[in-house]
This record gives sequence, structure tokens and C-alpha cells, in this order.
Amino acid sequence: MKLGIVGLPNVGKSTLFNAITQAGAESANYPFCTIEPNIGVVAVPDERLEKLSKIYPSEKVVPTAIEFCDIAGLVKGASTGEGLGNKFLSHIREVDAIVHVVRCFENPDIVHVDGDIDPIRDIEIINLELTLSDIELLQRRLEKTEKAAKGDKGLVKEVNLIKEALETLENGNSVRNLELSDEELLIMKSFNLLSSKPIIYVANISEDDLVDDDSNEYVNKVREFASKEDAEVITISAEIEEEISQLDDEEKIEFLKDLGLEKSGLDKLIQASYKLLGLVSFLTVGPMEARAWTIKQGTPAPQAAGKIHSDIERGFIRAEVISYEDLMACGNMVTAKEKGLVRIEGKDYIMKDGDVVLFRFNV
Ligand SMILES: Nc1nc2c(ncn2[C@@H]2O[C@H](COP(=O)(O)OP(=O)(O)OP(=O)(O)O)[C@@H](O)[C@H]2O)c(=O)[nH]1
Ligand SMILES: [Mg+2]
Repeated sequence: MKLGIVGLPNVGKSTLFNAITQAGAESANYPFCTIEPNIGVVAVPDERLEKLSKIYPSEKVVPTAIEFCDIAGLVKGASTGEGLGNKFLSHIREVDAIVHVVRCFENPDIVHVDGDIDPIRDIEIINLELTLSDIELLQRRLEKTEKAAKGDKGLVKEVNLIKEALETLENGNSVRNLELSDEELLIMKSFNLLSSKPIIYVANISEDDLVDDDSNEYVNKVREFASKEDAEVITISAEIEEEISQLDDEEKIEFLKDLGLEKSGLDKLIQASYKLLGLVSFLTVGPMEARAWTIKQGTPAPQAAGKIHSDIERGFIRAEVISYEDLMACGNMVTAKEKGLVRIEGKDYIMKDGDVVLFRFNV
């Protein structure tokens, strides 16, 4: 599961990436500083783990992780080879979701490739390139599939879907909002369209606007734009986040308090990204560790157990499950069991976010 950081050149993508991953990727005040993508793995902050580790108690806490990829800046015409060209669009094709960084801070010293600050124009430039690249891909696919459909009537559905997607994109609309059957959704997924990937907008704002981001008119415009496609907007100051990321936990809390913030922008972003990918965490706790594990929403218990070890999946007998909230309300596992709140679940049980679970297995 990988998220791609996408946007115009010089808007703060690598600065944000470094803040999230501490990877020390190159960031500088000139366009196209990043050429090859930078990849980094990030722990997903989960405050439940700390509390869980206290009631057991466990020696340490192990969060789950997701991957971020910092991609080269795109410019107008990228789909036909402008700027760094279409090779970089292919890097976006490899990610599962897009974090679209939009510049919403004024600073005459930081070059903007289009001269002035205008987040909606910027968003539309990027979205248009993604769309044009998709149109080209679909046209090639249509030609191939139409030929193949002559001998294979099973492909007629696909041909029709390609046509519908092409028409939608050519009219300037998003394929994200098409109403599709489950079967069509699967076919659509196989096209791997850039413009259909789930998206979060990150408004990169100045430090002064952090506490009261509504006062930033650019942010309000981005929010209005994003609400039309039901996308989330997160405000951060990439520069400040990079400073925060250098601090230890206590200093971090102090620094955020001084700024008047509860949570760092990064924590918000990572959590929102995780949700965007349709991921949830189940939790395990023991004397060694309190740990979070990532699964896709809708995963049954044995496959979830397989995340821990393939033996547990293979020899799955049952899962003993309690929700994190119930466990916390009881204060400990013994009380929870006495109250009958620890459920026995079988192989058809669909795991939920925050399930604290013990798998029983036999191999
Ligand atoms: N004032 C201010 N400057 C920032 C902020 N974020 C990034 N910058 C500066 O903007 C410049 C570009 O930042 P990068 O992170 O390299 O931008 P990028 O989007 O990765 O750029 P490319 O790799 O060229 O596409 C650097 O000089 C950063 O220090 C911010 O929040 N505030
Ligand atoms: Mg960069």
C-alpha cells in the first residue's frame, strides 16, 4: 500500500516527505529538484497502543506502517512530455492513492513555476495532466479491446466501459464519481487510471496561518473545490512539520502547545491517508508488545491472522475478540471476560478497526 506525493514543482513535496519519513531526501528552492522518486516507510500514529500497553502491561509498542513516495513535480504539458514528461506520470500509476500538495503560502523568495499563488489553477493543471494521460491510455486500450471483442463477446462490457470513461474524461468530469456495478468497478480498477485514484489535498500554508487556517483564503478555495469530489483537505506547514519531526516526543508536545495545536499536521495526514486507502488496524497485546496490524476493510479473521503468521491462518481455530473501547471501559482483560465482553468468533468473522484479538490456532 503506497501513497504518492504529487504536485507542481517547488511546492514543498520533498519537504513534506522528509518531515513524514525523516528520509533526508533532497529539497531545494528550484523546480525539478526531485527527479527519481524517494520512497519511505512511515509509522501510523495510534494513541490506542500506548494505553493498551499500559493495561497489560507490555514492554513496547509496535505501530503499523504505510509507504510514501515523493514524486517529481508535474507541469502543464507533462502528459505530452513537457517538464520531466510522462515518465513521471508512470510513477503515479504505481501508487494506490494520491496526496496532492498545493501551495497556499505567500513567500516571494520561493519560486512558483507559474509566477503567482493560485491553488485552484494549480490543482486543475495537475488534474488535467492526469486526465490527459488517462485518455491516451484508454484510447490505446479501446483499440485493442475492440479488436479482441470481435472474437470474444465477453469483452463487450469492457469496450462499453472504456467508452463511458473516455466520454466522462473528455467532458472534463471525473471517473471517480461514475456510478458503476461491482463488476464494472473491478474492470475499471484494472485500467489503473490516475484520475480515479483516491486523493487527499494537502494545503501547504505558512506557519502564521496554522492555528486559524480558515483565515487563509487559498485554503478556503481548496476546501470548496475538494468538497465537490468529497475529498479531504489537510492544512500543514511543511517547513514547520520538518522542524517538529526533528524533536523528541516531549519537545514535540511542548512545541505544538506553543503553536496552539493539538496534533501535528503529519499525524493528521498519515491517519487520513490510512483511511483513504480503506485500511483498518486490529490490535494484539501481550507481555512483549502492544501492536497494530494493517488490513483492508472487510478482511475475515483467518486472513487477518495470516498477517501475523501464515501458520496462524493455516491452523486457525477461533478468534477471541473485544473492541478497544470495551476493553478500556473494563480496565483489564480479566474484568472484560467476567462481563462476557470477550467474544468467540469463527472464520467468517469480519475484523473491525480497533478489535483487540487473540487468535487460537493449531498446526
Ligand atoms: N516558507 C516556506 N517554504 C517552504 C515550505 N515548504 C517548502 N518550502 C520551500 O520551498 C522550496 C521547495 O521545496 P521542495 O520540498 O524541494 O519542493 P518540491 O515540491 O519537492 O519540488 P520539486 O522536487 O522541484 O518538484 C524549498 O526551498 C523549501 O524550503 C513552507 O511550508 N513554507
Ligand atoms: Mg522534490
